Amino acid sequence: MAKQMGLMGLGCFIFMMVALQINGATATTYVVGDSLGWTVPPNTSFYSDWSSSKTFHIGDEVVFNWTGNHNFAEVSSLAEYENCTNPGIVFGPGIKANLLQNGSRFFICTVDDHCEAGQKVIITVGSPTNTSPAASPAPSSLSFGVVFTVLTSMVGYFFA
Ligand SMILES: [Cu+2]
Repeated sequence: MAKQMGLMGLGCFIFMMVALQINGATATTYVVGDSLGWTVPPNTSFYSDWSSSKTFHIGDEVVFNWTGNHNFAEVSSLAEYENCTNPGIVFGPGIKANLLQNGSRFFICTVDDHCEAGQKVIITVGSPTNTSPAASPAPSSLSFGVVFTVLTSMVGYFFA
């Protein structure tokens, strides 16, 4: 009996944790690059590795901390991000980006060739924003169609 209660309690706890996550009640502050901060990284994939190691939720915020000659700029598309387009508006250290909706946001440093050297990061909440003119949503719906067809044919196989 006690064991059952314990399991029920654990179940309730897990359910509550999941519910909290979905509601975004557990807002998290992330320091971009962790201890390295916002700088020219040791390799060009450093910040994409960093952001892909996190799961961002609505309500979270990302902080850009640095010393020395850097800045923070937000560009509006993946193309501008890839081209390191300077949007003309830059900010100083300690700036926070609040993640208020699903989608991708693109941040770069516009000093010298820092962006080209990898000082740029994409922060995505939920599904990535498809802002690349080269890509289209077709492949994902196509693969979904393939999976659906395979499942359907499997069901057909088992019931034949
Ligand atoms: Cu920089």
